[in-house]
Amino acid sequence: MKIYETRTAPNPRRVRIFLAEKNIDVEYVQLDLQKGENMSSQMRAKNPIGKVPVLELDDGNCISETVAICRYFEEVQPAPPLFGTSPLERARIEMWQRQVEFGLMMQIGMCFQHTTGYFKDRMTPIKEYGEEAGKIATSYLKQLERQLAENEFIAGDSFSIADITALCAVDFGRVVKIRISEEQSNLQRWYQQISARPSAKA
Ligand SMILES: N[C@@H](CCC(=O)N[C@@H](CS)C(=O)NCC(=O)O)C(=O)O
Repeated sequence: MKIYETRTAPNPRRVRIFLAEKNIDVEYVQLDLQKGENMSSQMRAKNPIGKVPVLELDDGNCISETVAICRYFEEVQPAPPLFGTSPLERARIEMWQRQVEFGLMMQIGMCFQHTTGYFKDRMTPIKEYGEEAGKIATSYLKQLERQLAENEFIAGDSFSIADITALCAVDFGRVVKIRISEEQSNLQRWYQQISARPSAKA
């Protein structure tokens, strides 16, 4: 079993943290995204959209999409649960995970791609779109600040995949100068707590 990924990219980091939380070791194969190694014919055979991370099982089956990969490992090794256990908790975690992914992770990603031109060999960067995405991400942080005023973790009482997605998004936000502000004390408290987990070094 191996995972094709890129050390510096935020989505592969979500999988690494998830696996560190579960204490699962896998072989990682590094790809250089800027050189386009993720888009080679070999990689497109594993994931037609040419993105990382990609999990390749020993029987040759390939799974892409960060959350799909995490779900696979959650099924294989349920402890500790990172997608919830009761129907309500599962639904809450799914809800927050999706909102953080669309409201923060994706917006920061779009801000990065469209304002830096990092992937201009394979897409057309639109600066205004990138700037707007950055504003959406900054605005979404306000929602998280409110949520964390009432809850220890993003989806409630337990650490979950929603926290992993948010941590990776916030850390990647630095490259486009999107940060938690000094006044966002709940987010600051959460960020320090989650960053101090050993898995955050993954
Ligand atoms: N929805 C996918 C997104 C994957 C993705 O966008 N990966 C980025 C790295 S964080 C990538 O492979 N970028 C290379 C490219 O766009 O060429 C997931 O959740 O895994």
